[in-house]
Amino acid sequence: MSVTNKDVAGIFSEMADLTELQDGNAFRIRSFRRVAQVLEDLHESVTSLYESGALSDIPGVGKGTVRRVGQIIETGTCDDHRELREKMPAGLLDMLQISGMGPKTVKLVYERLGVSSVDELEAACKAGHLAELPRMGEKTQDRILKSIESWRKRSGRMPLGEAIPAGKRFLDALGALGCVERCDLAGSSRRRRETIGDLDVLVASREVAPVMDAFVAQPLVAEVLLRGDTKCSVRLESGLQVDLRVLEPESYGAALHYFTGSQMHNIAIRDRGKRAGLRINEYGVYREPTEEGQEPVLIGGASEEEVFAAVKLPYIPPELRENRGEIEAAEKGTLPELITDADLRGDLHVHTDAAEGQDSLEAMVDAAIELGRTYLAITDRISSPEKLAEQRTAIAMLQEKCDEIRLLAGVEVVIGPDGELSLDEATLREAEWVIACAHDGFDQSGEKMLARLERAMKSGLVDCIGHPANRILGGRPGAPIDHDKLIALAKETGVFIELDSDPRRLDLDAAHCRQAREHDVMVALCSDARSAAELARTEYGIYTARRGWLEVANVLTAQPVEVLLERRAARLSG
Ligand code: DGT
Ligand code: CA
Ligand code: CA
Repeated sequence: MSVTNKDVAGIFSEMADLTELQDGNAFRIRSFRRVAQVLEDLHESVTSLYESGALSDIPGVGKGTVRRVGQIIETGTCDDHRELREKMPAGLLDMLQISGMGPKTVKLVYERLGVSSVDELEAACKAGHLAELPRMGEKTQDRILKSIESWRKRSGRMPLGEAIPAGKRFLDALGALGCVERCDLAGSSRRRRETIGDLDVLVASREVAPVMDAFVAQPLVAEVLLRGDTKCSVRLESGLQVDLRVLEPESYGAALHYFTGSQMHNIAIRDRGKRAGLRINEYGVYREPTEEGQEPVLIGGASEEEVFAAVKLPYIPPELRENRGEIEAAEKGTLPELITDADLRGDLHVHTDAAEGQDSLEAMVDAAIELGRTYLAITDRISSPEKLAEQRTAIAMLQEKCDEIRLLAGVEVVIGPDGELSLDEATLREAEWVIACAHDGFDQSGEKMLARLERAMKSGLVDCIGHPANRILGGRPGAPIDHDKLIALAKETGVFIELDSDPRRLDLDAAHCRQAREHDVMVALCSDARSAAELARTEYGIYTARRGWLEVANVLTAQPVEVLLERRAARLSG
């Protein structure tokens, strides 16, 4: 079983909380908390330390801790943790996260009111029961209700598409300060994970106070959580937490690498350094002394390139830093040349006000030209052949007047419950590009959904399957289709698969993009725009494609238009 340091630390801190709720021994509570902190700060993987027997050498780690860690690595929990959990409802731990709810108060409402979850706590506040308890009152009750609201906002991860715009506003504001030499996003937002736990912002500056002043004064900030010597944390109106770190320019690269993560990538890089006699941390790269009594010597860390160069590797783009083969690829010189925004040539999934879109055909075309696209397929979901013919004429007339962009009269066809298509064969043959999507059945079995997609793919009339899993981030998980089979079908039928850039979809996801690349199946990276402004959300598709190791050769919309026209011509004649 693979557990991260954070997982193990989390269990120790839960044991501390539970012991406290159960009036346990104060020494034990403190000891669990201390171990959690030690594990959080560890610079090596707790699993490898345990396996090599070196865990007990860490200060603060005793025999009991080693035993518990061993159990956690093996089973995901340990005896003490299990016992503590059995004595109390798990909802009490959630209640502890509500500001104003310390262990004493949680116990009080549990014992006096039988409240054992956040939902019940909310109901008790609304009914006025909390105010009737000793040492409580209306004011406290109101404050707790507010805290519940903000807890709801911040529990759960935020889609990248909501976190990035907030991050950019911080970068713009801080970057404009005279004393700031550099600033960047770090953490999961820089690795472009599809959801974000909290935002990490790094600044290189010799002055801390003015940077923090500007940071906490940002209009999005609702609450300052912490202001320390170099670190400051705030909570935004949206519930998102933002961590700022102000760093010396000399160690900025080492810090940027460290705080970009992922933790598993960092651990692998640090282990590699160790084997070469180097110590790598957030302050820099150091050569370990060869003789007793000498100090480590700083040999780099102003830039991330120096960190990678120290361990004899080329620069690894942040999107790849998940310890999923990127270090091996860097070593062999086989890192992908990741696709960029500038590589996109066309967009093949776009809606206008002729159907579900907001903007006119002309407005969509102008915006696509503005973005540098050289071809654009209009793919409204229109179910009347006559209306589609009208739109085709309008597109042809517009094409007459403009030669900067090749327009394709396409259509989005709906895949029905048994895989049948919502338009007849003659109509689909007249279209220049057909994208087929299922819009229901996300609660269906994976087999059922895949069977529907398969029938559409084998119809010979469809060029591309749109958003295949049909998921909504933070909404619904999408159909559990076997993507190996989907990709094999794409290979067999010559049908492309979409990467829908809608930041609430990002479907294909990054792992499936990488799978498509391994099987040499091209991905159609499209905006699925419903307005002119949304054409630019291919930004998020590009992030996802990069996390999926995609290069220009793997992306259909980074190819000249002939590639898809020829594929379609061959399909219709074959
Ligand atoms: P998130 O916020 O859950 O979306 O994910 P991250 O990756 O942004 O995680 P976060 O904000 O806790 O920390 C940012 C980075 O800092 C993380 O990717 C790696 C580094 N880091 C944080 N804590 C530790 C740690 O205890 N050990 C190591 N090795 N690295 C850490
Ligand atoms: Ca983070
Ligand atoms: Ca953070």
